[in-house]
Amino acid sequence: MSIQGELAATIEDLIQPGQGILAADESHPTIAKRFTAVGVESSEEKRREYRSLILSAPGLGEFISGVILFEETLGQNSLDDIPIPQLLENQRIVPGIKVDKGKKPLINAPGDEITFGLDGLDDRLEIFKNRGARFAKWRDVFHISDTLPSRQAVEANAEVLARYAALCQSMGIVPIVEPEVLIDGGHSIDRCADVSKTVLREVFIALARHRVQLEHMILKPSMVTPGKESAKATPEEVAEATISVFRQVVPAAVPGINFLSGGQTPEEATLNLNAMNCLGNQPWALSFSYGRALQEPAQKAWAGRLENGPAAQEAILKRARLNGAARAGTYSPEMEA
Ligand code: 5MM
Repeated sequence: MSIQGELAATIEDLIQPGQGILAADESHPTIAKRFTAVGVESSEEKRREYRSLILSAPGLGEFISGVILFEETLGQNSLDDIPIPQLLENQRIVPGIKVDKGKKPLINAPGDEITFGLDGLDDRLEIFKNRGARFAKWRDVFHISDTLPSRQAVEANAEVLARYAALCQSMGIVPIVEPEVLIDGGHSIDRCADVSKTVLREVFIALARHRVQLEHMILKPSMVTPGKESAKATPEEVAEATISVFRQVVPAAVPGINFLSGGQTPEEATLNLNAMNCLGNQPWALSFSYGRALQEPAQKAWAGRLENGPAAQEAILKRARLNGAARAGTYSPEMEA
């Protein structure tokens, strides 16, 4: 298949009605934090047990079209000794891979960060593709304060995100472009809207500069919300603020917007996505690419015990099903019961 054919086929497989993406790409420090919260010490074997359990939940493929894996998981076998990428393909789920190498302070820009990982990325992508990954993910983060993010951070992060996306496409790998405006802080929803607009505008300028084909990428942004130390907005307010910003700065050629949950509770993330899909037709498919909001209940149910596997599988399946409904705007809180 040609490169263009590969990209188109992967986009088609990923963007399906009633489906979204599961982000299971926590780096070692992040997964250790999640495991500690449920009383489990993180080790390679425990990570394999947990991820193998949730990824083999029967019926997951009905609601999940793709899974973003961490490098370690891409090379592991499931508890039944099936290579994880194969396990996913067996459920018609597209395997993906997180390729950024994390973030560090941006020099001469106090408080801002920059994402690393471009060096040697072409060689790594080739290896990941040979192991079965058909899409990739790179995450930039932007802090909000009265003065952050700086112009420097907005431009530098947009540039690396665009270079990553162009490289992925040249190798037949669909890039997920993730500019996360962090929820930390006491800012208002209007301030988040302003920062999100500035960041997204710059990201699309950089994508155009690097000739990224918008038809063959997925945007994974944060929703427009107040900071977590401010009073919460209603799902309708979040939906209206988010869609209003996105209609101004996200080109219609982008096929799908798969939101991250960014510290929202599982129920909030579902309600907010549902409210957006209740606002009528938009140029893009509006779906999810949640990490915490899909996995938190499953991690609690598992609590490090293999015998809790079926309960963990049921928990992730429930959140996947409810977010699948939110993808169509047909979720209601009564469905939680
Ligand atoms: C699952 O967490 C991902 C990896 O984060 P680290 O590299 O910091 O460990 C993260 O990129 C995630 O894919 C997105 O933030 C979405 O996850 P949430 O939990 O925000 O929905």
